[in-house]
Amino acid sequence: DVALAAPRDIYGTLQGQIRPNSKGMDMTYANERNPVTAAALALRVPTLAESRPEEVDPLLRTLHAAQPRWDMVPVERRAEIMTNAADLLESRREALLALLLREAHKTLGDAVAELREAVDFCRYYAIQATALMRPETLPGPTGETNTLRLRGRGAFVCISPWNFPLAIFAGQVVAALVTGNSVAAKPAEQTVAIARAFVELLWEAGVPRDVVALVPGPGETVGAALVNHPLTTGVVFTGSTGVARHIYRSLAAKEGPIVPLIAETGGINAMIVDSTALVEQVVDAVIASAFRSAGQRCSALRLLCVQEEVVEEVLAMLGGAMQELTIGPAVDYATDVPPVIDAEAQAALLAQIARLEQGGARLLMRTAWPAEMQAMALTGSTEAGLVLQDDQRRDLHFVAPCIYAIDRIAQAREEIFGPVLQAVTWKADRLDALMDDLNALGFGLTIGVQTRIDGRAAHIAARSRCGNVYVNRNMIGAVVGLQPFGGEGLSGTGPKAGGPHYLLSMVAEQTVTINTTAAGGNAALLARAK
Ligand code: UN1
Repeated sequence: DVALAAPRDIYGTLQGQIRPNSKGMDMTYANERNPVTAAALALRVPTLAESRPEEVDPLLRTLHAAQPRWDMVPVERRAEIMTNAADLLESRREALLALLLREAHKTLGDAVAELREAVDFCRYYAIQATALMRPETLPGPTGETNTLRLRGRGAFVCISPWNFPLAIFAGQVVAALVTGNSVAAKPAEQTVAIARAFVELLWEAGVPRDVVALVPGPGETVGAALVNHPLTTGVVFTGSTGVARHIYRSLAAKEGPIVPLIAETGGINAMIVDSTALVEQVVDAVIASAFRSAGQRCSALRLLCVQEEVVEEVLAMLGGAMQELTIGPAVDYATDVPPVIDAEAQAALLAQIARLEQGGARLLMRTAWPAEMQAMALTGSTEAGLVLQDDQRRDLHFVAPCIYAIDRIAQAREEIFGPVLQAVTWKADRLDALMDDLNALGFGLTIGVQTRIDGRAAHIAARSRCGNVYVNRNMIGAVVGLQPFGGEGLSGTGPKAGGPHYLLSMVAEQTVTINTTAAGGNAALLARAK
């Protein structure tokens, strides 16, 4: 049972005031009667100690020593343990969701989707591993048997981001574990509590304590020590393209086995809207893809490409929809657009917005701050960025959803990891040139297509290098098992998470060939022994 929080306003000082939101709901009531937001209001996120770099060596020795035993556990049993973990995730739903709201600033809707995704990863990889790791007898010449079996590769290092602190963290760790590897899991520094909750849950589900460890700490020290350790045999990373490159260099230079990197990185993701598109659907997809989660997804829409005949209509409706968005703390039931993760993220976004403006980009629209946020804003807040203190005296850093017009696609050179959308128009006879320009950016993660012309989506998909193509819908929230997720080029190395080939990158293949003829087999040995 979740105790209901004492009545108070989530902004801290506006106690007792009833605040109807833009949807006309009484949010004071919604916050305190909703079991998840009530639990989040009552929750204080614990501050957890970081690992020290000197702890990494003994830890990797332990993981290295424990891995062969774990690898010999039948895959069916490892899969059962991951299924137990999925059940535990579901049974602790409210507490985990509350933690996602408070620690990661997830809205309730995003938190629910993320928990679902974590559960799906556990169940999906359990099923995949059981099918994949069954030993296979290969047809061969008479006199020999050939058996191919897959086994774990050793000790894996999993480095995960703050934007999916439960789903991506769990996906990486469960994939490596279920295939017979031991794991050192380094969560993002901003979201250690949720990562710890999952590792404890894995122990409870049946993963031996010496097979998975949580190793929180800065990437530059703790992350580097993990990656550089000679006993590290695999690295899984989700985060920025720059850090992925850095890890690659470190792996190439380090002692010990040659270690491939499984990396999922950024994107400058476009949506192509042609003049036949259904405008209401476009607007719905743009709002969800560019501004939900405050744009802090690598899948998010960054570059809206609208055919010039419909640009006015699309922008007019989009402007209206943007004013309907409710910006606010994640623990507020009504919030559509939560704060960005921290002060550093806000500063980086505001600097990128300034660079856009200096580069000639024109502001088309920006969501206005709600009056009560403006009233409580700390000094230094502007129309673009605002800071306020929440009910626990923690600073919340907001960036207002905005759209900038640019003239050429090549102007969009960096990923802007927030609610900042760039828009460009294109002429009917320039679709292929547009595709060339998009491909030239070098990323290849997600792309959206909005059209009612038969064959156009297939044409765009064929010309695009993106790993995920979404037609006439939004471009975020890939479903495990249905929409394997990941990209090419600057967007990652593959294979795709939540897809049928992902686990293959985590296993070693071993072929055992046995001579079964009398001359080379046991019969000859036995005959000599007599
Ligand atoms: C990320 O944001 O780092 O489809 C990747 C989606 C998510 C994106 C995860 N799977 O929106």
